[in-house]
Amino acid sequence: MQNLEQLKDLLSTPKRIVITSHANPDGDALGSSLGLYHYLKKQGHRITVIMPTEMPQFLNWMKDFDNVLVYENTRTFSTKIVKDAELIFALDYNGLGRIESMGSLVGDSKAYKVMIDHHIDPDDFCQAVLSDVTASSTCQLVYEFIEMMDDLDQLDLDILNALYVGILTDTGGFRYATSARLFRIVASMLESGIDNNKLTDLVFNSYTVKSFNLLAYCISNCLEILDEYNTGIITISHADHRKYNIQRGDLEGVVNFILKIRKIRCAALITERRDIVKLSLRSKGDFSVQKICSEHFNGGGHKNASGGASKKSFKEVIEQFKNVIQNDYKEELTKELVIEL
Ligand SMILES: [Mn+2]
Repeated sequence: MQNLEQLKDLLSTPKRIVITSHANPDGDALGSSLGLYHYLKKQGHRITVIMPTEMPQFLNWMKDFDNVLVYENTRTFSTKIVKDAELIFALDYNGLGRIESMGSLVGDSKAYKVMIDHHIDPDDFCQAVLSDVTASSTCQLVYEFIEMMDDLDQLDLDILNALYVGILTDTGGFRYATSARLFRIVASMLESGIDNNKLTDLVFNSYTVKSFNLLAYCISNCLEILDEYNTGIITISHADHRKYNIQRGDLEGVVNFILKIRKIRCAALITERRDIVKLSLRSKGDFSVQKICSEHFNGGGHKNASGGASKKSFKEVIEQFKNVIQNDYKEELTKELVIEL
């Protein structure tokens, strides 16, 4: 980690600290933030966690979930806290654009900034940086950060439960982005007493009746398979959003279901919002949706999971996506699936 000694020095006395994570926070964003929150609180610091936008309600059982501030709902109060902070942690994001309207506030702050993240190409806005694309999750990196601080003995169930949530969600329940290094950490988390079965149940069996019905609707009415290209696309219009009262977060994870079809190598969820069209892409194996998002849709993320957005019309974006798939990636996507173990 870059500037670890400097950071250790700063954290050796109590500080006013703000922890931030990306807009539309997911399990890793929230898990890493609350895990770090519990750890730093134990060291005597004053911590506030601030998320740019609404919280993932399926995780409302997490300890101190209700103590997280949502910036878009608490602008004046949160702004004061950020301005007053001596340290700001940036977790699970690699650029100020990812925290939307909080970006300039954090960017202009004089606080010492620390990034802990696993997305590629981090922007240069932090003094201390732990950036590692080979990590499964930011939660894994927060665990490793605590190790670098020589504080593994400080780990308790509050910290570990929170970190385990992000490991579970970012690996899809240990289905991708795993490594021997991760499993060693998970083994020691189990030895420390976390209840992995209970946590897995809480994280993955979390549908509401509404969201379950919505998933059924998406699959039966909004899915198009480009058979020759081994690609599946779910498109949700603004009218769908209104008709089914779809809120931010309701479509979380829907795109992953397309990958359950064996032949599918690339999956897309394209949603029409008020003045923007969002894309959420997933892939299997070596096929990189990160490249598609960064080259065509002003976004990025990871090789197998990326997001993007466009100001073009809904129709145009769907056409553009299909054109990219059919023109630029024809060779990669149409070749026969070879199963080799
Ligand atoms: Mn993450």
